[in-house]
Amino acid sequence: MRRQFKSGRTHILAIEPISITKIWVAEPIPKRKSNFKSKQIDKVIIMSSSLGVTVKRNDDFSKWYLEVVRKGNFIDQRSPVKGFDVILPWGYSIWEQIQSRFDAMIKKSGVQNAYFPLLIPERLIGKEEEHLKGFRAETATVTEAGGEKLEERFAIRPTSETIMYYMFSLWIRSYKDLPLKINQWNNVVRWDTKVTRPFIRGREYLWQECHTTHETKEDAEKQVDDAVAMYMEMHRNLAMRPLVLQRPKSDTFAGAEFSVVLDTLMQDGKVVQGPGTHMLGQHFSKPFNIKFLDNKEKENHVWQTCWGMSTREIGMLIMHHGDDSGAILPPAVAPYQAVIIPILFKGKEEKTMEEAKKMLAHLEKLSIRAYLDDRNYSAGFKFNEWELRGVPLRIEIGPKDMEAKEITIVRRLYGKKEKLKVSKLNDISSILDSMQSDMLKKSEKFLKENIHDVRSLKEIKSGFSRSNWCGSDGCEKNVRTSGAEIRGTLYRKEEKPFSSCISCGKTAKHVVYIAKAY
Ligand code: PR8
Repeated sequence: MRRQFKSGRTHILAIEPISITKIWVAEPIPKRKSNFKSKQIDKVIIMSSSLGVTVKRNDDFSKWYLEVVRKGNFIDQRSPVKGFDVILPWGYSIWEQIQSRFDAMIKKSGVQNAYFPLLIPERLIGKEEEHLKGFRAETATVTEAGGEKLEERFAIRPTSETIMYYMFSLWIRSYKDLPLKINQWNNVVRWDTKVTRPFIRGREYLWQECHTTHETKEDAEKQVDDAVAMYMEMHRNLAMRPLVLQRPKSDTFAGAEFSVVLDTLMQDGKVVQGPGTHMLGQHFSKPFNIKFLDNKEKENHVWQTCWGMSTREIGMLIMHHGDDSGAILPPAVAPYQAVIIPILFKGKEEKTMEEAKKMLAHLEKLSIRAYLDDRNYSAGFKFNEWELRGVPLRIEIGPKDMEAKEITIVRRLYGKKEKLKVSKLNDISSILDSMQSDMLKKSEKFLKENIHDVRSLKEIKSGFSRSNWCGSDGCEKNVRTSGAEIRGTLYRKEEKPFSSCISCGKTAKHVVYIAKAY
């Protein structure tokens, strides 16, 4: 997995391409090579945390999560508007890691970034009927400006299909303009009435939304596969193994033909919907009049897809990997992969700091994102703080270590102290690589162990319950009475029913995955 650069530098986590046919179930994700260099980040402003998570995951998972995100300085929910949270520098720098990795991936696949307006005239939102129905209840609207009532009402974008497709219809003329693939990194507002949970369900959140237009249905379907594969690769970086599910009709994105999502299990047995990819067919291109002349001069409507991933991934990272002491971040997306903590004794401070600085320079040469914590706090405080924030590797250096020409390292995943000879400092790259793959393996194992075959509603368990469904709306509703819901069928992997419908007992048409969801 480690890759040697010309300069002799190593780079963490090179990954190989994955094929869509391999992504459907709990099999290890194949490795992928990429040219992505581990980039040094600007110093993340450190705010000292109020330490000590007082709640254990098993006692109250929700409270534990809230303590970790707050005390670890990921997010501050105390802003004056509910659901509009402040993402703090530590949380935001994780988003920047996710962004830079995914941005490089999509650009390689021919996507261009652009920016579209925040406000959308209400008449545009209503052009696609299903879309309007799906978003009406969650849309915030601007009705006044400059102290006066506006003649036209403007929606604050809950998603940008309508404004983007209005513009696409002005741009696209010929098959030569296709495919057009435009992505935005922006914020959206969805006025969710459910209790908001930081990162997981905010009323305002950050995301990327990519919108693509194609000549043929097949091209658009291939784009769906490609987007799903890129999200799977992103989840490899996040060391989270999801199930790739095609949602039932009732839960398809408003205005889409079908939706494919990555559902990931949290440690409490509930799932969170991560990235979503939607095949829009010609549902939007017809009302928005996005037409092109093909190479026989015949006029056609384009075929479209859209796909998005949000800051929700940060909350998922914490709920999927964390332990009772706080977050555990996978090295691929941790803002700092290693933190050096000098252990200062009277009279030896200068020498210890000198060594610590040399070590920082060495790690930076290895393209490791490292930070030397020289703040005026006790070493114990720093240990706890970085543990809470989830930094993958702690490096301690003190006078005794220096005498023995070694350092003490602690991998966040295992929490045990280990000694490493200073001459072996280059090994830190492979130590981080192995932590990344250990976290992914752990996640794969967790998923495998939490898929249970069930034949009746009474048997539904925590995690994914795999069962059989006749396909009727009534039975889908009935499953919801158990507190769990039908999340979908495996994408691109036909499974034969192994029993009758879980609800009515009649012949089943589909094998479905049922779970409680956030
Ligand atoms: C689309 N249109 O909108 P999607 N807080 C945080 N993350 C959220 C929230 C929330 N309240 N709601 C959804 N997400 C399409 C595709 C343009 C892009 C995250 O799709 O509605 C979820 O992980 O499926 C969701 O899968 C993703 O945004 C995309 O939203």
